[in-house]
Order: sequence, then C-alpha cells, then structure tokens
Amino acid sequence: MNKYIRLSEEVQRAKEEGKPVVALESTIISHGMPYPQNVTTAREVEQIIRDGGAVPATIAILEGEIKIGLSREELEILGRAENTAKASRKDLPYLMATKQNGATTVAATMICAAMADIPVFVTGGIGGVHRGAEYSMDISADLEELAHTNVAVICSGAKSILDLGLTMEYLETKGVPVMGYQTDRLPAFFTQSSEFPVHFRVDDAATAAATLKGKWELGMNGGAVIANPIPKAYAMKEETIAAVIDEAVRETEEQGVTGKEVTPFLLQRINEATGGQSLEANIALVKHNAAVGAEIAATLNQKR
Ligand code: PSU
Ligand code: MN
Repeated sequence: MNKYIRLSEEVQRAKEEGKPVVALESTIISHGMPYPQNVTTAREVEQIIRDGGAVPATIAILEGEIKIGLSREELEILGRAENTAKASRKDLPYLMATKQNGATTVAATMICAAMADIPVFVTGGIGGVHRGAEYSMDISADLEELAHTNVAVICSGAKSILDLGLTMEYLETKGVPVMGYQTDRLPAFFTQSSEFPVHFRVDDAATAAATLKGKWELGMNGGAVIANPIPKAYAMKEETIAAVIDEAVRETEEQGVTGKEVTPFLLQRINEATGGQSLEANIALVKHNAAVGAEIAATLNQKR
C-alpha cells in the first residue's frame, strides 16, 4: 500500500484471499450518535457485514495514520472521545502531519477506501447542499468527492436538514448516479421517501453492481449513491421529524453555527429533541444498509 495507510489483519487477509470488503465511516460514530450506542451500533453493523459474506473495514485516522479496519479498542476510543476531530478532505493531511485522531466523513472515508481499493462503502446518510446554501454556500465536500472518487455509497438518502432538491440537482450536474434501491423516490433518512425522484431505480444487487462495474470499466471516474429506504417499522412520522428538523435548522441560524460544526450540531439537536426515537431509526437504517451493502460488495467482487 503506502506508508500512510495501515490495514487491520482481518482486512489484509480478506484482500489477500480476494474476499469482498465493505468500508464504513467513523464520523457517524464520533459525531453522529451518542455514546455508548455509537460503539454498540458500529460493532453490530460490522457483524451484519460479516454475516452477509463480506469483511467490514471501519476507517479512521489514529495518531496520524490512516487505519482501514479498527479493533474493538479503537472503536471505543473514537466512540468515547468527545474531542475527536471531524475529518473531511481538507482535514486529512494536517491531522496526519500532526499525528492526531480524526473521524472520517463520507468524503474522507471515500478517499481512504479508494486508496485501499475498496469500492463499496456503507453509511447512514450523506452530506449535501444545506438549506439556504444560496447565501451560505454550505455544500458538503461529500458531493464533490462523489463526483471524483470511485466508491459507491450505500445510504438512506440524506436528512432533510439539507435541501434535498438542490442536493439532487448538484449530484446530477456532477454526473453522480443516484440509484433508489427498490424505490423510485429519494429516501429522506428518517422517512422512506421524499418528493424527489431518484435517477434510476434498481431492484437487486446485481443491477447495482453491473452499473458500477460498467461505469468504472469505461473509465468514468466518480462514485454513485445507492439509496436504500429505512425499514418501514422504524420510519418516523413525517410531521414529527419535519417539525424537529425545522426547529434545529432555526437554532443553527440563531446561534450562528457555521462550517463543519453545522451537521454535528443538527444531528445532536435532533437526537435530543426526539428523545431516542430518531436514534433508534438511525440504528435500524444503518443496519439495513449494511446488509444491502454486503450483498452489493459480494456481487461486485465476483464480477471483478
Ligand atoms: N448525515 C447524517 N449523519 C452523519 C453525517 C451526515 O445523517 O453522521 C456525517 C457524515 O460523516 C457526513 C458528514 O459525511 O456528516 C457531512 O458533514 P458536512 O455537512 O460538514 O460535510
Ligand atoms: Mn458544510
């Protein structure tokens, strides 16, 4: 590989044996969920991927090193540490140079996964174009990464803390296919759908894998979004979550929260305001995505 990257033994072995590997991000652990549910969920998600016939590779920066695959102790460190830096593309080189810890966002996880030749990545939700971005210009680096880096992201769409319509427009402009997994509409994270159509509906892992394979074999760089709705039993009521999100967005404006703090602030406010219900939904959707992601990784691996 290279001197900046260290693969766990499990991931190293999987690569040698030609097994499918699924990348997982760490900002969802450090900034997306409270302790201890964050660590428990991270472990359970890894196990779902193993049960699905693939090998999990949770990615983070630890003491300046890119780690692909984390031990139980390392997951615990990220889950407990309240001051772990949120690491997106701009942050990686500095955190490495100064030997710090960093929890990788979707963008940074894609970068590290691509370096380790892991084309499939599972998470909860991607960043996107924030509401009011026409003035704030707050557009997640996740979208630009999806435009350039060859990793597919299996997620449950994006939270409506974002402007989902503008997020879809941005992805279209950048040539990033958004595929609805067994759905015609973009899932809105806590709810199964939104008013926005996806670019394509795919009904099985084989179609998703064939699309990715064709794209990359043609030399068309960039990622793809595979949007998998939250299981119905865990989906939240549209009105309940909409009101909570509107209030949280208002608070960011009132309190002048900007930059990389915006998304973690919103996630925390939503968790607090829904008294655990949104956390339960969040956990359920990530687990569902892990099962689908393992299947897509296994199918793509056979084709490669
Ligand atoms: N959205 C969620 N949960 C998350 C994130 C986004 O529903 O945990 C995290 C992801 O790591 C994502 C990042 O890549 O926030 C986006 O942050 P920003 O908007 O600052 O780019
Ligand atoms: Mn931002």
